[in-house]
Amino acid sequence: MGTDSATPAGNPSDRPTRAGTTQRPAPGFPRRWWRFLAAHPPPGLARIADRWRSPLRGPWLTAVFGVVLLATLPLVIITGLLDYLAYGPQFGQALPRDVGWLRLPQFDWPTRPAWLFRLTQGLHVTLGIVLIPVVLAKLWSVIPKLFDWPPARSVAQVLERLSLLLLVGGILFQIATGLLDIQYAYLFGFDFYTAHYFGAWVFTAALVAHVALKLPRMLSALRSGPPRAALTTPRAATRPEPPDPDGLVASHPGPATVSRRGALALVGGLSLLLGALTVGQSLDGVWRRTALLLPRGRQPGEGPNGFPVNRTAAAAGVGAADAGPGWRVTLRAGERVVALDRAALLAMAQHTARLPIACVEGWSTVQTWTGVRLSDLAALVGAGTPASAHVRSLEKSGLFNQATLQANQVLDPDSLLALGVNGADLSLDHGYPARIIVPALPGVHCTKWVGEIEFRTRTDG
Ligand SMILES: Nc1nc2c(c(=O)[nH]1)N[C@H]1C(S)=C(S)[C@@H](COP(=O)(O)O)O[C@H]1N2
Ligand SMILES: [Mo]
Repeated sequence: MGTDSATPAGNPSDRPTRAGTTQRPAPGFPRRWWRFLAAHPPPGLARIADRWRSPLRGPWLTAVFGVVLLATLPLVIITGLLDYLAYGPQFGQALPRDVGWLRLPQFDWPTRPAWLFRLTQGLHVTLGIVLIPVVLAKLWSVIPKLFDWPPARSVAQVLERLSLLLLVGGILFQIATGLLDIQYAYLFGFDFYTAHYFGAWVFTAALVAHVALKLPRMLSALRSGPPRAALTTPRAATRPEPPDPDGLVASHPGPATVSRRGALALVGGLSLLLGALTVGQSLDGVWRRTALLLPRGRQPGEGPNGFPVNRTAAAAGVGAADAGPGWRVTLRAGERVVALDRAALLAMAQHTARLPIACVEGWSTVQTWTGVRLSDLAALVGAGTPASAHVRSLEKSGLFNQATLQANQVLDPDSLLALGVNGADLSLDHGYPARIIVPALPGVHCTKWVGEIEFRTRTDG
């Protein structure tokens, strides 16, 4: 979007460069070192730095991207942490792993509103994807800072640059692991999910430091800058911002290849495009087909069972035989055991609820489920007020073949051992003979092909 390398670099050695001209050593950092460093830049560094000539770069443009990210990234961080709370290590699945002292204080994830997890997870993934162009544009706007020489003039500046390293490395790492998580890469040995969680803390800490350091400068750049002019000035009339102490403005700017409004429109347009290719994952019907970036959330055919399947029965190793007439769900509470077949379950009071499945990979769908209330099953086995329920699938291996439900998740009147969906029997891929459906529960805990439910009281441990 700029004019980088549009004009030959010339002979930078005979021009004043950013390196060493306006900078003063700060007290506390040995003056001699600084002078030595300033006098001996790595060969070619100035020439490289001088190649970033876009006249668009400057405090105002950087501040515009900064303020957009400042307004939106906290939402990505908060929804991410909330998702982690809803889908935490205490729920008995292989993922996420325990994170030691970075564990968050636990609280019961509510069952209301039923769309809560759908909202937090959808926002986290969709907004995270939509912001990628803004993040890249912000990095582009500060690229010349990479070539600052000497690299640091004071202890404070060493710390600042270190925090920048964590900030930039952190956000790129979060983007990479987040995108890989959505594609199920965490199944391939390396635990991207836990990495994403640790990365989130590193990035958040660096972000807080960065905002604390740069907020005043961002605000003054926004105030001094030309918002009106930026939006009305065509490319030919685009001029650099006045030279700034941070050296964002090119010392030898080239002509503009795009206006500021063009650059903003490009970044905004890319964000909108990514958003348009992503939101479909949270919508039903034909809209889901627009979720091109998220093959996981695609629509698999029509009919009452025509909504996304994360793991098919074939992939889970569950065959028609396991789910045939010999199938029983075993209910346990302490010493008491009750085994029910599908006919016995269908003979119990049936309850219907319209509830979402919201996958931690970002897609969601709302369907109408019918089945037996979990609270009725608990009562049947004499565990009227369980502290939790441990659900096991027929699926023998697999990261998600079991899950623990909290008390409120068992006792909500819409919490079901579902036998049907949209007026039909569950398909084998959707968990026939029976699956868990609970309001606001992460999809990953909605265990399919349920074989056993163990209701626990506090004293069971
Ligand atoms: N036994 C079992 N149940 C499971 C899974 C699994 O892999 N095994 N996947 C879970 C995940 S990650 C999601 S998002 C939902 C998806 O349900 P669906 O395939 O019916 O849409 O099922 C959950 N139940
Ligand atoms: Mo999922």
